[in-house]
Amino acid sequence: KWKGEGTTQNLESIFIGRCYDYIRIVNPAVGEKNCSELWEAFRNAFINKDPCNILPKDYELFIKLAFHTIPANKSLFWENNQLLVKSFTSGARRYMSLSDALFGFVADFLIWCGQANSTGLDYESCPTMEECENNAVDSFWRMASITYAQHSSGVIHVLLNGSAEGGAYPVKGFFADYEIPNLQKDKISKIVIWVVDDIQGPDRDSCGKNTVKILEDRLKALGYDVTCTDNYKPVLFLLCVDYPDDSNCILSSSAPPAQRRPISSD
Ligand code: ENP
Repeated sequence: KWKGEGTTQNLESIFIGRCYDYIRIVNPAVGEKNCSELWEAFRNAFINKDPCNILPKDYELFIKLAFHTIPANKSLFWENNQLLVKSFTSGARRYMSLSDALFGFVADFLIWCGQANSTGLDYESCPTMEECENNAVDSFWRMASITYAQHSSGVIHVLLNGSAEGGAYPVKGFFADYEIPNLQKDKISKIVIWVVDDIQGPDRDSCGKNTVKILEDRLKALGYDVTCTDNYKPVLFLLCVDYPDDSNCILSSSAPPAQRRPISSD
């Protein structure tokens, strides 16, 4: 009956399995967590309720149980480049985006919703954002985003896609609406923005231009020390894995030309 896809099959097993994977393998530094209790708290936020009337605060207990600190200087906010972020953070080894924290990790890529007057999940369909804002998935990410932003500290990183249609910084979106307003200014030393274009993609947005300028101005007006870099090399090189022959991906050698000639057979 809804327009969106239904609950991911095996949601409970995936959720609980991810929770154990996280606390045992991915990031044991978070300490002991009760994964079944986490699942119950998560499920109780949205079952047996009108699927269009789930609020961020319904996930409060889940967040409280799953919470752990976000290491200083490791926060990474992003828009329009989820898969790139996944490889760049390297499962919390390099940076810790929200989906590398336990409270985002368990839900990443999943869909879920319940139904009024039933304790079952709806595997047929779930409401989209257009059908209702207060759906189970969006309210979850709002609560998780708010928590993540409130606990981010030190140098904050923001990875944006300069080829995104409509601009690298969506002026309405999780980052703009739920994360920026919840950053704790006194804990933040600086905000580093990286705008990376898709290789062979259009250059729609860059530092100091269009929506990135709007973002820089907004953060400066809030009193942050802001820097912005276009096509930050470490991220660009990660994209180059799929485009080894593109001109943006060829490393210029510092060796003298004689040493760069192909080896001849004579
Ligand atoms: P999209 O639209 O590119 O990607 C949404 C996908 O990312 C969904 O599969 C969602 O899982 C997963 N996801 C991971 N982290 C978040 C998240 N954090 N979030 C919403 N979805 C997330 O991403 P968005 O909507 O623009 O969100 C990007 C935001 O995430 C940025 O603000 C960044 O700083 C933040 P699922 O379970 O919904 O399928 C917050 C909101 O980390």
